[in-house]
Amino acid sequence: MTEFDKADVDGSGCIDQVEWDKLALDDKRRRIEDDDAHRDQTRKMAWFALWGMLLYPSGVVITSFLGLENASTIIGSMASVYFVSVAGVVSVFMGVTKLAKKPTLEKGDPR
Ligand SMILES: [Ca+2]
Repeated sequence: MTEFDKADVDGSGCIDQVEWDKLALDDKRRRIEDDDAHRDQTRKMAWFALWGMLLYPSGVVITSFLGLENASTIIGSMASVYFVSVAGVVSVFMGVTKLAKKPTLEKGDPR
């Protein structure tokens, strides 16, 4: 069964207005679901980055406690780069979230 056959529900050989409307509605529903999944995934990533930033110092403590002094030194020396990177990820997330909430005034925007 081709995509055309799926869209041509009544089997008339052409896609009439009702079938086009159904396709458009299905397309809109999929876009909404994709946008929702994208927002959820981005939010999870930001929380993961924040938790990593909060728990990072415990890595130094744990490796030091386990006697892995070399690992403790390496983790400590990576901290500055790590914190800047995570702060960048989180701030971009916040900025994009803020921009996404602004209403669009462009003509022809399907949303
Ligand atoms: Ca038809």
